Amino acid sequence: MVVSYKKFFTLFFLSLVFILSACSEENTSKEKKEEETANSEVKQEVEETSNKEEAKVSLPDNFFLDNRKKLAEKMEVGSVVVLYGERIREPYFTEDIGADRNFYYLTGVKDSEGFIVLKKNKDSLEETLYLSREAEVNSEEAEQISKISTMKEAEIFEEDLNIILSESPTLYLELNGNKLGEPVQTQTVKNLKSTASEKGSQVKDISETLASLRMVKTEEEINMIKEAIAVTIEGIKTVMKTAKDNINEAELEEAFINTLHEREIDKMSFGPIIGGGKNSTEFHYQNNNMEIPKDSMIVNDVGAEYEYYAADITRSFPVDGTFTDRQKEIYELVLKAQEETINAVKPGVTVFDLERIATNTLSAGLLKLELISDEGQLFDYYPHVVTHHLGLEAHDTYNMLQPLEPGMVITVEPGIYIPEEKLGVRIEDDILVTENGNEVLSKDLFKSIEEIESFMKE
Ligand SMILES: [Mn+2]
Repeated sequence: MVVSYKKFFTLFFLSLVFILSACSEENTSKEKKEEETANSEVKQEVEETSNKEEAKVSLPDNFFLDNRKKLAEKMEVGSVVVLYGERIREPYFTEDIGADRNFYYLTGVKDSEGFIVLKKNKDSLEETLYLSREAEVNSEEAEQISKISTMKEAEIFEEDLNIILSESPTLYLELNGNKLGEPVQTQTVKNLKSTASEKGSQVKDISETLASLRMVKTEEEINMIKEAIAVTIEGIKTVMKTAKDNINEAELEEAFINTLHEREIDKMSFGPIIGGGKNSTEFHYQNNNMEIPKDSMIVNDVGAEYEYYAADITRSFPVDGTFTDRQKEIYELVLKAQEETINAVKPGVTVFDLERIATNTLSAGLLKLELISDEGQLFDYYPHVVTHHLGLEAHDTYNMLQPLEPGMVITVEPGIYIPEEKLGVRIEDDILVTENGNEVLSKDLFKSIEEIESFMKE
C-alpha cells in the first residue's frame, strides 16, 4: 500500500513541528528502565511455565504494561493521558477497522468505545480502563491482558472526566489520529478537548510520543508481523496461480481472501489492491472487478492482519505468466530501484535518504528508456513515496525525521505507472532494520522475472 507525496509532505511538516517542540523535553531514567525490564523478565518466566500448551505466536504477558511504563517515563508528574478506542478510518481500510492502535498498544484490549486514563503521580502511575459493551473481552479478561486492576464501565467515563480534569492541569490526548495526513480528530477527541478547555486544563498532544515508542518493535512484535507476512505470501502465490487471460480481478481477490481463511486469518490490514491493465496504473485502485485483458500486467498489493499486526506486500506479474519485452524493461527497472533501496536500509538512514536512492534510479532508468526527457518528469510516472513504517497499522504511525534504528520495520515499494500503455509495476517488501543492516522479512516471496514466470507456468 502506497503513500502519496502530498501526505508525505504534510507528515514531514508535522514531524518538524514535533522535533522542534521536543527539543526541550529530555527524557531520563535509564536505570529505572533496566530495573523494570529485569522485573518483568522474572514475572514472565513464572507465567510462561503455566501457559505452555500453545505454540501460537503471541505477545508477552507484560507487553502492554511495559508500553505504559515507557510512556509514563515521558509524562510530566501530575499530568494525565486519556486515550480512547475510537479509530480514525483511512480510506484504504477494510470494513472492520478495529480499535485505535495506540489504545490497543497500551491495553491489549480491542474495544473501539473504551477509554484508558493514566495519571502520573510522583511515585506511581494510576491506571483505569473504562471498558465498553463493544469490547471483545469481559472485564476479567481485560484485566488479565492489560494488567490494569481498576476497571470501570465506559458509560461512566464522562462523569469521571470532570474529576480527572480537576486533579490534573495537563491533559495529553491523541490530537493527530491520522499520522499520515493532516491532523484528523474523532468526535471523541473534539469533545474531550472542549471539556478540558472549559475546565481550564492545558491540552497537549501525545501522538508523536506514542509514535516514537511504536516505531521500534520488540522481538515478539516482529514475530507477529512475520506471521502476517507468511500468510500474505501464501495468498499472493495463490493469486499468481489463479491468474489467466480474461480473469476478473474479483476472482483474484477471492483467491487471496480464501487463502487467508484457510490459514484462519479473517482480516486484512487494508482493502486489497488488485488491478490489471489500466487499473495497474491507478493510485490505490480498489474496485477489483474488471476482466483483465490478455498481455496485461497486474499490480497485486495486499496484506493480511494477524492480531492487529500488518503485512503489506506487492508483486506485479503478467496475467498469463509471461512478460512482454516492454513489461520486462519496466519491471527490471523497478526491481533495480527496489533492490538498491533495500540495500541502503540500515540504522542511521532516514526515509529521505531512501527516497533519494529510489528516485535517482527510477529517473535514470526512465531517461534511458526515453520515457522522460528530464528528471522532474519522473513524478508523472511515480506519484508516491518509496517507504512507510509497518506494525499495528499497514501505514504505521511514524516520525519521518527519526533515523532508522534496529527493530524498526518499513516497506520498500518503488513503482512505475504508465497510463498511456496501461502498464503499472510496483514491487514491495517488508524490511526489518537490524544492528548491521536489514533483513527482508518477506524474502520467501520470489520476485525475479524468471522465478515468477516459472512459478506461474508450473
Ligand atoms: Mn505499502
